[in-house]
This record gives sequence, structure tokens and C-alpha cells, in this order.
Amino acid sequence: MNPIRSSELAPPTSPGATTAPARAAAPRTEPAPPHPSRSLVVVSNRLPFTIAQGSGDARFERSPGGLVAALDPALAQRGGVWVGWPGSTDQDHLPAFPDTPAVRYRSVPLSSREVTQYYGVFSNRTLWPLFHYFVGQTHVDPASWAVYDRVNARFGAIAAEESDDDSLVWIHDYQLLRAPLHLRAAAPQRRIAFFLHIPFPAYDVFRVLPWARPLMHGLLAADLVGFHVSDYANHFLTSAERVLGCSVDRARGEVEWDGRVVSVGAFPIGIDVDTIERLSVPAPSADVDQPAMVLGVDRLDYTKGIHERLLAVEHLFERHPEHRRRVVFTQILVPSREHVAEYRALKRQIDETVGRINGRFSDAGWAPIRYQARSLSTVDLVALYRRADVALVTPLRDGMNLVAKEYVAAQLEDDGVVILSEFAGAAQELQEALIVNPLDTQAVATTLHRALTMAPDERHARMAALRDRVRDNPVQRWAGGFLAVAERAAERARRDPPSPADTLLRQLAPWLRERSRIAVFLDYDGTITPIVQRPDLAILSDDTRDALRQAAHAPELDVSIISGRGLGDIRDRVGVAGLTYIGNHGFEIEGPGLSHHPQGLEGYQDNVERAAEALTALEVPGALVERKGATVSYHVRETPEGERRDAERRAGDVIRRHGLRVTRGKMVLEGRPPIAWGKGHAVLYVLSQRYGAEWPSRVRALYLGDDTTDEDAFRSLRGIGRSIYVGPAVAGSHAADFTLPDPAAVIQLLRRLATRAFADLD
Ligand code: ADQ
Repeated sequence: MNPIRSSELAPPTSPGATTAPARAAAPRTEPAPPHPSRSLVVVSNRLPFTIAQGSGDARFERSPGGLVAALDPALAQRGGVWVGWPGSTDQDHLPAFPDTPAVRYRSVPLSSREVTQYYGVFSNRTLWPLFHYFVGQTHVDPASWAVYDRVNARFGAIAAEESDDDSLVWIHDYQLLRAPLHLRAAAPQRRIAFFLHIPFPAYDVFRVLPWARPLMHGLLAADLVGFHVSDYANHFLTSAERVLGCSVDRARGEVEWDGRVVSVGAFPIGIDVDTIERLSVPAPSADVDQPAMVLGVDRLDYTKGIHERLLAVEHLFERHPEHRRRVVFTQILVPSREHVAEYRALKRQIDETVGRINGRFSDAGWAPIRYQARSLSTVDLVALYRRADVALVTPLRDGMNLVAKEYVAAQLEDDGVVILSEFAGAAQELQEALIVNPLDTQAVATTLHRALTMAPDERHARMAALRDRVRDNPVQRWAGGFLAVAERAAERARRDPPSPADTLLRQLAPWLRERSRIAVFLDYDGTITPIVQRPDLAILSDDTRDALRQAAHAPELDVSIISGRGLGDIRDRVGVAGLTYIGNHGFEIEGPGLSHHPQGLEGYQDNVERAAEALTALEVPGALVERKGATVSYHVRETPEGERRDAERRAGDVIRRHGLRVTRGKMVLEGRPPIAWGKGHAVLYVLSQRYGAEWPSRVRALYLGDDTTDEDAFRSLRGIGRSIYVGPAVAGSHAADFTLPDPAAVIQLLRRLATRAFADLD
């Protein structure tokens, strides 16, 4: 969609109100006055301009549409910035932005490859079809995902620059689902609200996306996530529950995630009623000899059901010949996304079908279908709305659909009939329209006949009720209402934030309770001690040692420390009896009743020694060689940044030349014997030694780690245990099931496990 066309904001409704229409469930409260000092930062894919290339220099032309009508006054009132792509990849030759003292525009630069991948492919060939239930048309392309995420990171970084902790940042639509997370990572205390202009699909459809999890991480970084209707909000809550295992309060519309409470709600967008009414003042022409007009107005998109609509019109003229020569169906189509193959194919299909139907029925100066592929000015559009006897609005899926509302607003005489798809968000509000299933083209034809022959009394009654609804909910109120709820949601998120450990414990509790024992595997560096400049400085705090002692004494808890460090080193650093110690990435294991060294290690002792000497001889400034017995590590954290990459490359060559395998951690390279054994193998070995091959039916296994070397264990435990990545949630490419932000949260979780604090959680 074109995000700047959307219009106005209605009062929020609880996502719990599934059966009642969103509007009916909402109390009619005026939005609270905005925080006086809180500036607004709007973030959308496009800035609210198009670049017009006239005879002279390029200049910006304001885009028409309701969203601009709603956000302009909100921005002017609070002061603020609109962040978006200006529509040109030529960053150096942009015309001057129309900044005012209160409002600035900030461009997000995109290369043409980025526009293709982020917008053309991931947004419009992956998210758009899937979110509109076109599952078979969903393109899955990891390269475009990478670009989508990178571009979202850029939007997030620029939004962070343009805001402060007193601002409210409002991010729009499906092109920017990851932007809230990137913004949160850059600025943890920002007030962030997000609104989705398209449907949020049912969980079973959403999870088809290989990136369902990182997309949920993206959205849940906001304080408020808003949708058009309660169905979409409920789908989102179910996905939070099922995709991420979050605890969800449906009645309140709240999700706990990452130590924060995220609010979720329905805010049905409205239109710029004043503008449409003002342009509607001239009376419609009263020429009785004119054929009746049925009108369709859409962006050219396969979700809009245009082809099915044409077939319905064909059925009408076939089954009700009395309408021939007396009725014309006018279809206005704004071309869109012409670079996408599906859209070009659709255009051809529509052209052919219009030609066929006109060929079949045209007669003496009358053609059943008039079809224009162009954009109209608002004045011309409203004139058409005024002229049309029936609006035929039959999308196969639509977030809301503003055309239906605009048509209603233009009927100042309360005349005219709206036929509306049950799959448009608008159908949840506009109940007095004639509601149809757009795929049932025979039934749509019958409804068209009904509309064309409807008694004036019924037409007036229905349209009067529809006009009340639309006038009640103009887009300016939508924006004000949304922002007021966003303010409250941001406050709510800051009040008594649940600790990340408690949030996670609530998610894990039902699963943990199914077994009496728990085995916890804790990585050392970065997981139970903060990452430090040099490995010898990573010292365990007294508090952490105390928590580990407590855990070691808990009768149903079995704790292992697992590290890339040598076994002796890790045992000395922790120094708590009763734990299992796993050193050298799993090559060495010692613990109550356990001692293991994989076969074949001794043969590599020499290679490790010689590799260590050769690494030392590289004499890279700041680099540190750590001899760990079975393996050797090469640390480059203290190497000047410009030299790090080269140092890693050279060290990698040295390690390989000595017959060892290279693995990478955070600013460290490891040389290990080329034996298929790692942290994942070690974890499974400990579990099966201690609890037997059928350990999953006896014990719950949890693995916590922060490094790339922990990925191995995350993957090994997929489905049979649970894994937790320790670090900022933005590092979304790990294979772990959950995240905790830092070692402090890990220790808190460990204490909760030791006291079985999950036993009686809801
Ligand atoms: P769109 O998919 O773009 O928006 P829609 O809600 O119908 O769909 O808005 C289209 C807008 O474009 C309307 O304001 C309409 O007047 C205008 N328009 C259509 N054809 C035109 C023409 N030929 N000339 C000029 N203007 C034309 C997305 C979602 C929707 C959601 C909106 C707002 O897909 O479901 O309602 O955002 O959130």
C-alpha cells in the first residue's frame, strides 16, 4: 500500500472484543490532550511527497490522502520530524524539503538495490501476499530478508537520532516491522508506537514465514502495536503466544516480552470527512436518461478482487438482461507496483476480461464496462462518488479499505448503496452495507441486482446509518486517539516493568512443571560474567558464586558450566563444588559421576602446541594467544580495529595449516582438533549419561549462552530442551528459543529455578 494515503484515527478497542464490531465496543472518549512537551517523530516508508519533474528543477509535491491529513496537524501541534524515503535514490540531487519551524523532514537514503530488495521483494512479494492470505504467492528469499532487516536498521538508527526519550516515535506499516527493535536497541528508553495498515494474518498463516520469530521480536519492541480491527489484534496476540511463548492478557490487550509490557489494540482508521464533504457540495446531476453507475475504485492490486468483480458484473448482465443499456460499471484503477511481475500479469488479465465482456454485451453506443487506469484528483474522485449509484468494494482481503468510507462520506443526501466484501476490515464497522463474499461471483451479481432495484426507503435508511458511522470517526480523531493511547502504553510499559527473568520464567513455567528435575547448562564468558577486554579479567562476582552455590544445593537442579576455556581454568574461576564442568568447548567433561575426554584428542596435542607458537610469532599488536590444552584461542579484542580483520585472516591460515579446525567466537578464533564434537555434543552426552537415552521424559534441559560457539548447543536442544540467548534481542539471527538481556538476568533466573519459583505461577 501507499502508507501516506491512509486517513484518520478512531477510538481504540480492546482486542478481546472479538464478536462486537470494533467501533461499537469503544467508549466515545475524546483523546487526552497530548503531552505538551512531547515531540512526535513519524516514521514511514515514504515521506509525504512525490518528486515532480517539471520543466525546471525537480520539486516535491505533497501526496494526497488521509494519513497526511491526519499526521500533518499532529506534527504541527507537537512539533516534530517525519522520517522516510523521499522516493529517489539520488540522494545528492533532492529538492529542498518543505520544512517549517515546527516540522522537519528527514530522508532515509536507499540504494536502488535496497529499494528492489527491501521494498520490491521482501515487502511486496513476501509480506504483502502472505499478510493478505495469498500463501502460494509468497516469495521466500533470504537475501531480500537480509536487506529488509538492514534497511529497517537504518530507519531505526535515524529515528533514534531524530528523537529523545521525551519524544513519541510512531512507526507505520509492513515495510518497517523490524524498525521498532532496531530503534529500541539504539535507544532503550524511547516511547515507540507502531501501526499496521494491512491485515495481521491468523497465526497458522503467519508462521509460514521463515522469519516469523524475528518479525515478532521487531514488533514487540514497541510500547503499543495497533491494528485496524480486533481480529487482527487477536491474531497478533495468538502469534505472540504461539510463536514466542509469551504470556498474553487478552482482555487487557497486553503481552509480556523481554521484561516489558507491550500494549496491543484495534484503532480503525477513518477518512478526512471534512475534505470529502466540502468537495461534495455540488448536487449530483439529475439526468434521468443517464445509465445507472456502479463504481469500483482501487489501486491495481490482486488483493482488491478486481477480476472477480468483473466476473460478477458479467453474471449480472447475463442473468438480468433488463440492466443492459441501463447500467454501466465504471472501474478506476491507479497503477501500482508495475515493476512486480504479478502486478503486470494482473493488468493483462483485467484488460483481457474487460475486452471480452464488452465484446460480448456492447450494443448501440453502450458498453457495460468503462475502465480507466489512472489516478484521479480528489475533486474528480469525489465527483465520481457523487455520480455513482452503487459502490462495488469487493477486495479479497483489505486491512480497512478507505474507498468504501469515502463513498459514504460523499453521499450528503443519504442516497446510494455500498456493496462491501466481508474480508475488508471496513466490514467490521460498516454493517449497514450489503456484505458479500467476493469469491462468490454469482452471489455478488445477485446483490448488485438487489442494490440496483433497492427501494429508496431502504437505501436512505442504510446510507444514513453508514454516514453516521463514518462522520463519527474522522481520521484526525484516529491520530489523536492513537497517540493518546500510545502515551498511556509507554507509561504502562515503564510502570513496574516485569524483570526479564520473571517474564521468561512465566513463559517456561508450564513446560518446566511437567518434569521434576531441571538440568541447566551455563556458558561462562558473557553469560554468567560480563564480557571483558581480556579473558583473564573475567572474574565471577561473589553474588553469582552465591547463586551457583544455592543452585548446586537445590535437590532437583543439576547445573553445568560449559566454556571454551580449558577445564582447569573454568573450574578454578567458578570454584563451586557439586557442579559439572565442561571445558574446551565440550572436549573435557568432569562432574559428579562423570569424566569424559573424547577419543583421538591426544593425537592433536602436538598440533595445538605448534599452532600456539606460530600464532604468537605473528606478533599482531594486542592479540593474545591462550593455550588451553586440547585447543588454542586467539583473542583480537585488543587489536586495533583496522587490523583485526587481517589478523583474523592470518591466524585462521595458521590454525588450518596445523591441521586444526577454525571456529569463531566474539573477537576470538579457536583452533580445535577436527573431531565432530562441540558444546552440543557435550550437552547431549551429559544428559544421556546422567538420565539415560530417554532423558527428555525425565528432565527438562535449559541451555544459556551468548556466543556463536553456543549455536551448536541451541540447535542440538531444538524441540527437546529450551535454549536462551544472552544479549540484546536485536541479535536476531541466533537459533535460541528465548533471550535474556544480560548476566544479571541469568543469575536472577537461576535463583528462581533453585527456589522452584515457577511451581505456582499461572
Ligand atoms: P490501500 O491498499 O492503498 O491502503 P485503500 O484503503 O482503499 O487501499 O486506500 C486507497 C486510497 O487511494 C483511497 O484514499 C482512495 O481514494 C485512493 N484512490 C484509489 N484509487 C484512486 C484513483 N484512481 N485516483 C486517486 N485516488 C485513488 C492500505 C491498506 C488498506 C487501508 C489503508 C489505510 O491496504 O486496507 O485501508 O492502507 O490504512
